[in-house]
Amino acid sequence: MLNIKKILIANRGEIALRVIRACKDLGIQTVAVHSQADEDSLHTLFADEDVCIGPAPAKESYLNIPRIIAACEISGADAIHPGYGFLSENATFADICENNNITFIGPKSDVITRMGDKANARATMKEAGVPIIPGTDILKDVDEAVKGASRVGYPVILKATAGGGGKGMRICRNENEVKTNFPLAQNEASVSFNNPNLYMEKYIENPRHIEVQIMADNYGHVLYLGERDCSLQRRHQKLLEESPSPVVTASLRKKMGDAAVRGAKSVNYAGAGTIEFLLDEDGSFYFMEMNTRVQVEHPVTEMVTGIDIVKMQILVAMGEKLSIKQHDIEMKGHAIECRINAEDWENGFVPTPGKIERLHFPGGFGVRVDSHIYTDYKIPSNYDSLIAKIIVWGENRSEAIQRMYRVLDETMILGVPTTVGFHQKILMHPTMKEGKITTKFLENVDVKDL
Ligand code: MV4
Repeated sequence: MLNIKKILIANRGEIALRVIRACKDLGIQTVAVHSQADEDSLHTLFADEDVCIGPAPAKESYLNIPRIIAACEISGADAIHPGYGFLSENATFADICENNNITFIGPKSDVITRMGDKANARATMKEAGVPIIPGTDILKDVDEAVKGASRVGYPVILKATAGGGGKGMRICRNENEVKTNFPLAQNEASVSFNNPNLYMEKYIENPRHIEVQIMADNYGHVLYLGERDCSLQRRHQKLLEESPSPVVTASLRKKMGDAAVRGAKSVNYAGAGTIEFLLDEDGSFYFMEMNTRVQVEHPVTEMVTGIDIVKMQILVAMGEKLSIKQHDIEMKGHAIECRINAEDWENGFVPTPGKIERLHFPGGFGVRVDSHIYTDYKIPSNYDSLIAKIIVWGENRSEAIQRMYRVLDETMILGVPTTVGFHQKILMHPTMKEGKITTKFLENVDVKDL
């Protein structure tokens, strides 16, 4: 058994705090790394030690591998927790950690590489017996794309193999659109990802985004911790997540959970991971992507299962066996998370960095707030606009919705516009109340009319 005594958190904001809290609960020492813009950030202040790793731009700080490794060596940390974003899915970083005798809290770098290439991930999941969307492997040229589309049937979607998260995707509804979109998508992929390779899938018109949380130890045990419904998104940014999904039945949950576990086992997965599925209107589900890290929305799963996912990530990284079995995992009640962003939702969701002039966070039964902001805190413009996650638990979905509405009413964030008002509108919307939100919902409405 590996004894991890000190963990360096290679991240910032709320997730850095989340990890620091889990370390403190386990009696593990913490090292924060921070940019010059984050000298007064809570993660810097809450950690036992802190190291400045460079100027504000992420490339020169939170994405700078040599500086993070140096900070680890100076502080004598045994392990690195990468959080989400930044270096969390960088296989080179995971490799460098292991080569320097630093435990990377996540899966092995070959798994990160395999899942980072989306055509490769598809092939791997197909091999493991996980349902995938009818489609093609990497397309050599536009002729192959046209042939692929006539086999798969229109509409189709072109995706960049190095993409993910929606970047560089193009929907094609006929042969002409394939011919015009193929070179455009290829070019977009080269510019954005330095890799022009494209593959194709049948386009599913009105899906839900349902993802399964999994947790695996280093001895081949894999658990699924139920699903999250993340269908409310804008431009591929999730805004609200809930667990369980209002449309997933116990039998569908088991089918999706078993598929996710099969996929994870087939790559000898270790640690926390998420398998994203598209759920079609007819109830079929298909593998979309795997995220090899902890996710922003992990707290909704923690609220309904009572399992501390970050603590479990650390224990598994120390070489512990999973202490629970699948039948021990019960989902109880309903949890919803609203992502509070420093954005002007009434004006195209433009980011609104600036100073928090006054702050009051909500409380009460079944309420959790994960946030790094405080009165007089200055939100830097260099990073993402997430300033708080408000999570509520209720005995059932309608109680959770009503509680969230109350909790958002108690919330007072002055100084910068935030998305609190947007969430209140969403929670009142009949489509939300009926549990009928799909990934198309925000494409079809003007937020001013909510
Ligand atoms: C799709 C799809 C429909 N059909 N693939 C968007 C993010 C990226 N991971 C894949 N995405 C999609 N892939 C097929 N074959 C629709 C989307 C999609 C989407 C998916 C999840 C959540 C929100 C979305 C918004 C638009 C498109």
